[in-house]
Amino acid sequence: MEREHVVVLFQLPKQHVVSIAQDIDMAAVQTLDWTTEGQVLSAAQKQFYEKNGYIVINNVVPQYELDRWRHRFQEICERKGVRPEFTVMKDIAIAKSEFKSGEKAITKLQDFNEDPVLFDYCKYPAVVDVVRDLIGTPKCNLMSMHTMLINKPPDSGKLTSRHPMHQDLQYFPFRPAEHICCAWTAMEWVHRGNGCLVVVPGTHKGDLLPHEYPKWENGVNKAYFGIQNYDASMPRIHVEMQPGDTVFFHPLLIHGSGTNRTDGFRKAISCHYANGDACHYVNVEGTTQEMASREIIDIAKRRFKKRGIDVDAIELDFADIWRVRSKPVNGNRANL
Ligand SMILES: O=C(O)CCC(=O)C(=O)O
Repeated sequence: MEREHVVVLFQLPKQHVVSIAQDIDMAAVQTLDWTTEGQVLSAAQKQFYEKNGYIVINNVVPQYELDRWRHRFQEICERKGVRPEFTVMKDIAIAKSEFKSGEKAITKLQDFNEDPVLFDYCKYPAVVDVVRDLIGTPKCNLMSMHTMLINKPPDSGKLTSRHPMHQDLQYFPFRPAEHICCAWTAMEWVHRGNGCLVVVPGTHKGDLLPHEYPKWENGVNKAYFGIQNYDASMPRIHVEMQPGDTVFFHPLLIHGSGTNRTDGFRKAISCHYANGDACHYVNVEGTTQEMASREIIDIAKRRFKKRGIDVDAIELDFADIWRVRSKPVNGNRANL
């Protein structure tokens, strides 16, 4: 029996996948203009992003919205309104501790595009306006590709709350990279003590580097890959932020986060956006992205199984998984 394709199952058209080596027709892709003012960003702010690969904007999201999303996350931790497509992740040290459930057990919630409360973050106008200034045009079809609410737990002493230095593009089978941007909003005061983000400015101008699981003594969380032979002497910045402040960053920017040495959780909500008019899926077989793609396919298979989908009866390829996970933010599903 011929296997059904996963996108057909989700009533999505099969997408066009190009080879990673074969250049996307850049003439058809609108080039980004760093010289003029955007809708909300000044030319100087856009140029800061272009040079450094990130920019922090203060007070993007008000406290009452953060409270709404925190409340929804806490409900999910109490197993209320858990949607089948959610990916709920636990810290490796906590999973082995007495905290088997509840907010203390969950380190990350992913794939909340279909959750009406949490998806409000991805649509939040003050966030979307900045993203459009960085990767698109005022009218472009923006896609929410990857969503996360990160609940970095107090470290158990095993240093597993760290996130190794990495580039997010390793996970993504779509390009061009400059039309992808992450928005990461602090849900509380984030500082060195509770493991704020750490970025290496300017590294978005380099290549996608090979990644691997770091050889940490007490293990490492699922799919937390770090850059192989990472050069820790590169000058880095600890991005300390107040609640509602948002850092926007390029998918090639090298970043990670430190240990949470406090007794509280360090929460942040984030969305990776892609300009759906400019980006296309690419085939990552035979590239350094293969390992990350295998892990993500694996996680997706387990999700589909939980939803009663017979994964042996369907074709599951990496780009299709992203097509199923992604959602238009404001307009149509163009290329993605
Ligand atoms: O929020 C953090 O600690 C880091 C998140 C991150 O870099 C990621 O999930 O790719």
